[in-house]
Amino acid sequence: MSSSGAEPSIFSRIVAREIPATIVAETDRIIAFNDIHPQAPVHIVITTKTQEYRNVVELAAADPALLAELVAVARQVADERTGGEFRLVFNTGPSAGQTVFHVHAHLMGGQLKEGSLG
Ligand code: DGP
Repeated sequence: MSSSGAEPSIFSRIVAREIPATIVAETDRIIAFNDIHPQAPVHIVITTKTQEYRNVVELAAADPALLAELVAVARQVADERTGGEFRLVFNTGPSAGQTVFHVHAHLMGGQLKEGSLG
């Protein structure tokens, strides 16, 4: 639950293990799991365990150390799964394709699907 009292986001429900996901990495404050609609051979959502920040701009302003931790998890996952080369995308706002307003990055490795970013 966020400090604003909003309903738990879909990602908060994954953190709480209320809905299943394939979790690939986790720290005290960050979690990474396979995207349910992969756009690339490796497509992993990396998000904060709390939903207090809606997007990367809010996160960077309020807690840059947490953003750095998210990027460190991305690098670790990419080292394990993509040979260390990857795209890291933060959709920010509905017109940019953001559908879940709980800050998260898309870590993608390999050839993107037709019609995806890139
Ligand atoms: P965005 O459009 O940037 O807000 O990205 C949201 C992503 O979250 C989208 O690529 C699909 C993924 N997603 C949504 N619901 C679920 C879910 O229940 N499980 C998993 N694993 N991923 C989800």
